Amino acid sequence: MIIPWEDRPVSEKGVIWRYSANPIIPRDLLSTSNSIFNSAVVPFGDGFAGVFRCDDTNRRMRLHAGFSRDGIRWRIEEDDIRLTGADPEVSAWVYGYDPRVVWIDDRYYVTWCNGYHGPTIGCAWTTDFKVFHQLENAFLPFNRNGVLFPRKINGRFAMLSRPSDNGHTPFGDIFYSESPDMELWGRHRHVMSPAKFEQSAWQCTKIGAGPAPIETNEGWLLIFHGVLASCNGFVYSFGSALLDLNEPWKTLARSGPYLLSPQRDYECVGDVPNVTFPCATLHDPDTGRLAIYYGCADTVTSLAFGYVNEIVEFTKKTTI
Ligand code: BMA
Repeated sequence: MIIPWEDRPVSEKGVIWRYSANPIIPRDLLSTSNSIFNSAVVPFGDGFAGVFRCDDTNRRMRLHAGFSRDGIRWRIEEDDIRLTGADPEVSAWVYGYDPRVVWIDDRYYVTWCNGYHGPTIGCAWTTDFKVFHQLENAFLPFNRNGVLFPRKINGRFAMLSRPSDNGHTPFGDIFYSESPDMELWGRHRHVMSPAKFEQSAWQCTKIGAGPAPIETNEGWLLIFHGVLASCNGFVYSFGSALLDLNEPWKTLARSGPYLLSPQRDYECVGDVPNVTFPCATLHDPDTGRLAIYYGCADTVTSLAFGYVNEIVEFTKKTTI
């Protein structure tokens, strides 16, 4: 597997750097898409597959499957994903957004923010990105940013999530929950609250898990988004944390500075200005390379690159 990559530009001062050809997915890739962003990709076959947030020109929030040989040029299905197999009470589609995808044991699991009397965490699995088997919603409404760990922990599925309200939530802590079967979730533990304004303002209003955590020998590397409430609205940046490998509700380190914040035109201008929102990474353990997929201004999808060990060091060095 060769993940997307571009070497760090000589002039780059940051821990991570943007792909020079961002954004990689234009808003109108589909005949009916208003915007394609906050989307998840994974290795699949001899290339990559993904679940994409495509808001259509009715401005309905839909999920679409997509495929790519190189992780950069994507073919996204014109038809949205139709989920199968769930209790009709759960399967009635209202809306879905901000998907995450992980491979656990023998299949890909998809989690997303699912409309069910308000936002909650929808779950499904697939092996081929054609048929998606829907499971029960993980939690009661209202909840967002449900992110599975990429393996069972202490024998159970493990998920981060962010209880919310029914609107543009002005608060938000990250919690940990576990499940023996991907249906019944419990043993909820608090992970992280927003930071103090005077300590790290980009993450002082609310925070939420981003891509699936990455296992390192220093702990789970979690890339998470944080929100600053400015006089001009929310600003979404992202940073990093290290969680304990066996008890991931214990935070070992958490970056004070952000890794990336909205600064380029395509991050600052769009349907929702000033949003960088990561939902997936591709990791090459042999080289330590990491490709981060993030939504920009709720409009397009971009890539950033870094090295896992450098992000881990940065997290420890700048911890608050
Ligand atoms: C959050 C989610 C994200 C979105 C962000 C900024 O509440 O809806 O999908 O990127 O707001 O609008």
